[in-house]
Amino acid sequence: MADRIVLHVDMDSFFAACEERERQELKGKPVVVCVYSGRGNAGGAVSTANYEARELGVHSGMPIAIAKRTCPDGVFLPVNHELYSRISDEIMSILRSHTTALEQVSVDEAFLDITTKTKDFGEAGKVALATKTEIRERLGLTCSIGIGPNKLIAKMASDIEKPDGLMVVEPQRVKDFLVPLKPRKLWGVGEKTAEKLAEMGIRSIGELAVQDEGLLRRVFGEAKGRWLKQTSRGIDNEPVAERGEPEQVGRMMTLSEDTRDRENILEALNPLIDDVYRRLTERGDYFRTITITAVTSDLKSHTRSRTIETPTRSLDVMKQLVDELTSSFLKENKGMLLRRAGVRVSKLTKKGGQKTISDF
Ligand code: TTP
Ligand code: MG
Repeated sequence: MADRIVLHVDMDSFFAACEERERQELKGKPVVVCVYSGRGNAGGAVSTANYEARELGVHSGMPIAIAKRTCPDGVFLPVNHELYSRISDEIMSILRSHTTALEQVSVDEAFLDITTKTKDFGEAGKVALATKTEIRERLGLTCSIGIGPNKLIAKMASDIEKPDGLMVVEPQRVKDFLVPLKPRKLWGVGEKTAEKLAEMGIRSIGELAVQDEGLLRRVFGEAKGRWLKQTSRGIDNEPVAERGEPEQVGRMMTLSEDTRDRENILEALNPLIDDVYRRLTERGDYFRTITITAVTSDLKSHTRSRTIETPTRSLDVMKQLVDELTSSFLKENKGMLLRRAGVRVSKLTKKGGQKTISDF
């Protein structure tokens, strides 16, 4: 019987997998998702690469120019955060249905504490398999799951059998799991700490775990020294903390060309408003403040907001207000061209008032 059972779910090559899912013709090809620094075609860095491109040597953070040399036949795509965040919402809602405590860590990873559901690691493995199957069948994506008695072990376990992995580390196996791994593999140990440990002749987590804590404190400072001693022995008491829901919901996009044409801008904003509306409805939220963001061609960011008396989530009201804010921004900023535009709502509540534009 375990005290706690924690799952860590991490999507495989997430941004690239989302792109592959949208375009079947990418299947089997090396796909590289990039953050382009400007509108040139080789400035910037690789955000992520699918496993085909990784095998050829492409990895996150690599300059795009080098990635293109390393993988000339790769399909290079710009990041599409709207898509990833929409899919991320769907993933999180599937995960939420499998647990009572969910902590979303980033767009593609989350911890689940399923202790109230089962105290048996075999059963936990079945929950993980069911979760993987549901994500694959409903979203067409694979993920890797690690299971352990705490967040530390779950997080480290999810990484071992990537992609499409599942690794269960029962409490009595924690020591065997950690001992042979390199110190750099310990969650929270960065490059600098790893270098210092190497200088001290510590080559594995097992060797770190038997170090004198006083020595570690002298070298790394009180808090870090204690932390190194504890974590290397697999001890981690951090709870899976349900994060509060975000206090605003919004979307941004880059316009296909710099413009100050109101019709063009509103046409580009419409799908973003639809998306914000969909997310509000899913959350059961109403808003009081709506804000447009305009990034002009000099890369300066401007915002315009309106706050209304009674909370609403009417699509008509949203579109009407965005139109008004956009028009007044354009009027006040003659000669400025918009490069990016976005819309977000805030001051969210669970209770609504006005429903339609005519009530408004
Ligand atoms: P990761 O989970 O670190 O990476 P991944 O999902 O692409 O691949 P895997 O988990 O299978 O190893 O990050 C999630 C997403 O975050 C990733 O798809 C793209 C983005 N990201 C960056 O933009 N820059 C980075 O340096 C990293 C590491 C990730
Ligand atoms: Mg991932």
